[in-house]
Amino acid sequence: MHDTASGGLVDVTPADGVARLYVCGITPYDATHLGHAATYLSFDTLVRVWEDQGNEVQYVQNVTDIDDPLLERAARDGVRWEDVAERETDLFRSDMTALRVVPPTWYVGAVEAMAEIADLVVRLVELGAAYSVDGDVYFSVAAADRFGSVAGLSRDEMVRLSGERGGDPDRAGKKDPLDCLLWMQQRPGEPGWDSPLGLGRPGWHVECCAMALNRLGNHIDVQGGGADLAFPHHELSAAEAEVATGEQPFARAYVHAGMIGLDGEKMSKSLGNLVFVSKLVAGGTEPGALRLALLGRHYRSDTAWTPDLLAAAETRLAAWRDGAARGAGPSGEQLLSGVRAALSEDLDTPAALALVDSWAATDGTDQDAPDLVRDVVDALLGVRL
Ligand code: 5CA
Ligand code: ZN
Repeated sequence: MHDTASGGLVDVTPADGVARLYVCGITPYDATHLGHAATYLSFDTLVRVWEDQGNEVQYVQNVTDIDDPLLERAARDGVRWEDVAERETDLFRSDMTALRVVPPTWYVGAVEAMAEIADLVVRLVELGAAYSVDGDVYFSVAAADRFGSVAGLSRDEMVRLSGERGGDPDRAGKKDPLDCLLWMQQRPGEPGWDSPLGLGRPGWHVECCAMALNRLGNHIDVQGGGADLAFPHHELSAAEAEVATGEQPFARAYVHAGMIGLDGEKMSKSLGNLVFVSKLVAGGTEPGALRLALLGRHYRSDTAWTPDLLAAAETRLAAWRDGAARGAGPSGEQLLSGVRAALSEDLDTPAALALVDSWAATDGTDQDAPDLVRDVVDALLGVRL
């Protein structure tokens, strides 16, 4: 897999037959859009490849079910933030089921993990890696000697991105603008949880850090998410993990999916330029075609979404179905090994799809091939022919 930290390919085959994967989950304040779907499909392909190789996959995905955007959405709509979180989490799960995304082993909400998150903050305080600003607890990046090694950005770039992506580089009293919140004291009108640090709620990065360490151990194979999470989120959760455990690296590979955009902008809840999975599916779009539309690009490439992608995927799916409905075709074993080889090289789904295209378009005499190809497409690409 391509690793953002080293900038090159890293072998993520687990030594002990157990692959450990953490993929950052949604912040459930709005419905699943195609950007989310694309990112989770990328890691779904990784899960399928690992399992095909005979590994057990231990996979944690979180839900950021308490955060500022949820409180803002709930206030705007005059509803409880808990109800927003529950409704959108349910919708996300049903979208993922429709898309045949293999569910994670653990699916954990920040709210249900409050105690373990607070424990990790306490550990970082005891290690001298944290300090207080007006009662709020901050992680000191100076405590992490490898801070900066995940995203590899300049300091200016880090300060800029931290301001854009949930950080508070300008807050007075911090030792370093890049230091991040570990625990925020309860604000008036906001929820808070009891903890040794006082009534409050955790910072974002330490949530994912605690959930990963407590279920997968001190070393994981892949930390995943969209490219917008490389900094500050994955940089800081890795820094916190390495300081807390005294071990490194937290992840063998930091894997980032490209962004799906619409009309020249990243598709995002805050920009409001969204295409929803649930709406497409309710409107009759076949989830298998949606999968092929998203798997037709390499997962790392930023992609502009257009309805043409879906139309092309529908045509492709029909051609594959015609191919699999024949009594015989070109060698199925050869197709299988080709698809395996393509996917093991940084999930090259465009190459894998092209192999199936050519299998379906070519005559052959292998009578076992149609069944085998149906299985290959089902197991590795998640599409039923
Ligand atoms: N809850 C945090 C992670 S702990 C979060 O980033 N939530 S999110 O709902 O904003 O995004 C969920 C996942 O979808 C993240 O991995 C994010 O990188 C990815 N994502 C968001 N927008 C896009 C997009 N336009 N294209 C591709 N992936 C996206
Ligand atoms: Zn996360």
